[in-house]
Amino acid sequence: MKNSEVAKVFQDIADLLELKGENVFKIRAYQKAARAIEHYPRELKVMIDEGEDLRSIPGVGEAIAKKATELITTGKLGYYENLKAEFPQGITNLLAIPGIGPKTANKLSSELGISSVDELERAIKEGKVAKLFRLGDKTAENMLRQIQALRRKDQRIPIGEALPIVEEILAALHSVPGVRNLTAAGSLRRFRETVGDIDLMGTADNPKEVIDAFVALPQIAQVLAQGSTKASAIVSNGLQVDLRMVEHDSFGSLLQYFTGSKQHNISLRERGRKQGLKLSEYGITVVATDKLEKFSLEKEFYSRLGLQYIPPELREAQGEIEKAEQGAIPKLVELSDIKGDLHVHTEWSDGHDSIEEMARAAKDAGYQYIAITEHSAGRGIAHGLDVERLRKQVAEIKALNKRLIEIHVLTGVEVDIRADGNLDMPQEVLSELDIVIAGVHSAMNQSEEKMTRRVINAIENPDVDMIAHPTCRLIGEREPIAIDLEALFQAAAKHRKIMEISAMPERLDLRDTHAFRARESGVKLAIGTDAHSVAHLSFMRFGVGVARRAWCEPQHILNTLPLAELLAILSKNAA
Ligand code: DGT
Ligand code: CA
Ligand code: CA
Repeated sequence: MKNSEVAKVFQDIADLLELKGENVFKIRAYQKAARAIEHYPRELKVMIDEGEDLRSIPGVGEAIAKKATELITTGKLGYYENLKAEFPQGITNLLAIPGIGPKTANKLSSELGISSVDELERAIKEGKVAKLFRLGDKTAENMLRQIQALRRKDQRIPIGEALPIVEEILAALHSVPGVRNLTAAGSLRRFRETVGDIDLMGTADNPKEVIDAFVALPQIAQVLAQGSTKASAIVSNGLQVDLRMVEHDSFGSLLQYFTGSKQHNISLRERGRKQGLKLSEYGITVVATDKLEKFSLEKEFYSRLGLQYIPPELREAQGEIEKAEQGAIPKLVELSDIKGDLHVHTEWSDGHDSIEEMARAAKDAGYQYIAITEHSAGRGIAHGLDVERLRKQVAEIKALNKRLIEIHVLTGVEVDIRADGNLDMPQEVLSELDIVIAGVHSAMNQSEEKMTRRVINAIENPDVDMIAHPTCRLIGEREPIAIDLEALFQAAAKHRKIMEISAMPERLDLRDTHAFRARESGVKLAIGTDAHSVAHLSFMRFGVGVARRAWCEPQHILNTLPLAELLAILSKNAA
């Protein structure tokens, strides 16, 4: 049982005691313990296993230590179960809504039989709640807003949707006079595939002007709170954005703190403790002298702890601190290392722009090459190319390459892997192409065994160079297919086939953790955008973010190679 789960039980107990009208000191004691346990840098379970006394945790006395031990060792707490039995089921769900206290919760429960947030929402909309409390519509409406805010908290937004909005906001605020630093922290800076909320940080000569400018931006739909150095607001798609203006001389430590992850910070604090240092968002306090050291740069903060700088994408408590200690943080791949895009569609299939338009845009992006990879004409795929049209396209690309300078267009295809593992194009045409990408586009509900066999069949096919979007997931929309990725990676390593990191923001497939495993298994990766228009070529950065979170260096990513080396590898694969 994790600390957060233990903390939740103690918070529930505090809520139930409050409902019961118990003594406030007792209630406070449980609240305090819940907070202390939630933020405690060590897992209580480990402490118990190692025979340590839980009373060493500030805010945890004998009674709570005993309850925590019972809860962690047996998975249940008798006291909590008995307390819960005294109240209607689900009442703590109502107390979790800001603004709903014990009295209100009790009344909602006993008179309207409400036991969940969903039921409350329905009752508000039906006008029952306003009637019950003889409230004006406004109070009930406010309750509804709090419910929506609570829901937003569990609702994560894909980075592809969040990043462009944040960049617009940052660009607008950069033009406020006196702004010195301004950046996103939190999960967005770490490039997680989805974000819960946005944490912006900055320093400025006049912070209040930046706050005023922020809340007045056209992107802001609703201001939740506004002070002289802080503001919280909702942007039009429901995303919450918090802006904090801080002191210049502690910007580094604050940025570090609010970048997280929480788990990374906990591990860092633990390490600091052993060095006699106390870490906080304001800096590092030397415990012996009680002196606070401030940091305007993150790099110096890490350096003070004896650590190499850790890029935000690696701050997930996955061994990065140990690596930084050894000076072994790799030089991660960057967008500027990318020399071309290997997965692009045009108006020949379901794309919007011509081959030449895509090629010119790729050249403008600084690339050396681009591969045109239309769908094959298989079942269920709109506007796929048959053999005849594909050959026509190849001829056109060859003619185009004679005209175009500084960019080379590779011929290719994204061929469907049929349900039986065969490819949806005859061998003789595949062998004429520079690159063959194979992918699953239909019959996605096969058993794991069948699906794994199907894709390995494609990997073993000598004409195939790369597997597209290996899990077929669509973030928030379609679950990944059942497939044994470890087996896939083994086969790919053996046959020297490439696994794609699809940079398309709704795919990001392979995802970070899978790309990490593929790299560890010795599989070469390539980042492709699956662009269906010129604008989509800019998705590349999302794929680079995934690759960085997978600890990839340029050598792990095929499309960091210059054209000649890339072609040499692709023809070797075909041989
Ligand atoms: P999100 O918003 O759910 O996508 O994830 P984050 O990582 O952006 O988390 P958020 O917005 O709750 O907090 C931003 C950062 O602030 C987080 O990554 C680390 C820091 N932080 C927040 N709460 C705590 C905490 O209780 N303890 C520690 N050590 N750090 C925290
Ligand atoms: Ca956040
Ligand atoms: Ca936040």
